[in-house]
Amino acid sequence: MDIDDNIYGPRKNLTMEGLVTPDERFSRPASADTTQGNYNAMTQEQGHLNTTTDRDQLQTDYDSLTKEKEQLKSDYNSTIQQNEKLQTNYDNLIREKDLLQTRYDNVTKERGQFQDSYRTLTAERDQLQARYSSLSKVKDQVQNGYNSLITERDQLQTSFNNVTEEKDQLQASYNTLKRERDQLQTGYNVTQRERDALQTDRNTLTASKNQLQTNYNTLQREKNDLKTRFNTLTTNSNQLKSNYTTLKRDKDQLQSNYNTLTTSKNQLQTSYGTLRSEKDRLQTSYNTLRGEKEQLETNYNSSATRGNQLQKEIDKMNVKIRGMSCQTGWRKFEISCYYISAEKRNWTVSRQDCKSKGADLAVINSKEEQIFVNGLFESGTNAWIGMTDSITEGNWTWVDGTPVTTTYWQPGQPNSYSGNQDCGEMVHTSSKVGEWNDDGCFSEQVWICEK
Ligand SMILES: [Ca+2]
Ligand SMILES: [Ca+2]
Ligand SMILES: [Ca+2]
Repeated sequence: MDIDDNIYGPRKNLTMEGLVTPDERFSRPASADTTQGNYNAMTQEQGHLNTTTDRDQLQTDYDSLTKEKEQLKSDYNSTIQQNEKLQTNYDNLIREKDLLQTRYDNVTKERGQFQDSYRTLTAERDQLQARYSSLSKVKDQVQNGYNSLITERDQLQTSFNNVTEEKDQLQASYNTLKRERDQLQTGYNVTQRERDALQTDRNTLTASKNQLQTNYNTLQREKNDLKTRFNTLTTNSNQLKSNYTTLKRDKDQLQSNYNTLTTSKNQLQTSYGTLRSEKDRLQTSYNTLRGEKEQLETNYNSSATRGNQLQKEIDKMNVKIRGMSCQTGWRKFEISCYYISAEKRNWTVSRQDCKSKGADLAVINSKEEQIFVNGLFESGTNAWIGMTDSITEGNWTWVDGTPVTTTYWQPGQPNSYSGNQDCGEMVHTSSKVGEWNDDGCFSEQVWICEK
């Protein structure tokens, strides 16, 4: 600690310099000198002023001065008293000064000690500061460690709870196991006795086992041998199995073929029997027919002669018929008359109508007749004519029983559309000779009769 030097100010003011001794103060009071001077001046002036006025004035001044002197004397006495008091105070101050000096010396000494202590304390403070910094770091590390420990403690608490729970379960299991162990112990004792008995049996069995081991080794070798042979046989078996599958398939096919052939054979056998009967019957018929043929040849020869005669008559008749005219509403072509209906009917009803008129649906016997019939009706019209394949599909015949040979089918016809077209119709064409189509017999349209 620093010490302020100003505290020594009062001591400097208390030195002896500037102070007056008590003798000087008593020998030369300032106000007494001034009074004496005034008195001398007034005495000198008294010689010059001899008037009464001046003397009264002087007496007055003198009285006044006397009072002032008394006053001064009084002041002087009080000053003396003050001086004595001051002397006393001064002495006291001197003593206090010595005391303060002593104390100052002590304080100075203490200050040195304090400064030493201060330096020591500063060094210690720096050391403490350094230790404080390092301790702060340590504290932070410890705090972090503490936080980690708190977390770990919480985890451990959770684990502890789990472990406690598992411990309780294990305790329960342990109790159960303990009871089971006691039961097993009892069983063990029984088993122990049985084991001893079995030990004896085991010794016996060991001897047997050794014998069996020998047999086993022998069998093992044989087994390996058999294994090799088995593998070979397995390969052969697989091959045979494959062959067997193929053969089985072939056999099934052959069996199927055989069954078919057997059925065919039986049918043929039956047919053969029938044919044989027919052959016999035909042979009889043949013989009969042979006789009839010979008879017919005889008849034919006579009939041929008769036929030639009839043909000549027919030709004469045709010439006669061509010259004849048809009834009203019918058209004539060569030896036939043709009727075309105004209304429309199906093929069967149309034919019945023709028959009711002593005619039948038209039969086309030549290209000329085809051209003639085509001219009987107008373009875009179809007309039933007398042909059908209703008896045998695709086998077209005329209503007079003769087969249809020369034809005038449209391209792509007859197609028996939807499998249900069995009646023939004429389709008019203006540029050609007319075409044919097969149509459903139920269809209603005009028809052409011929007689
Ligand atoms: Ca005809
Ligand atoms: Ca048909
Ligand atoms: Ca058709």
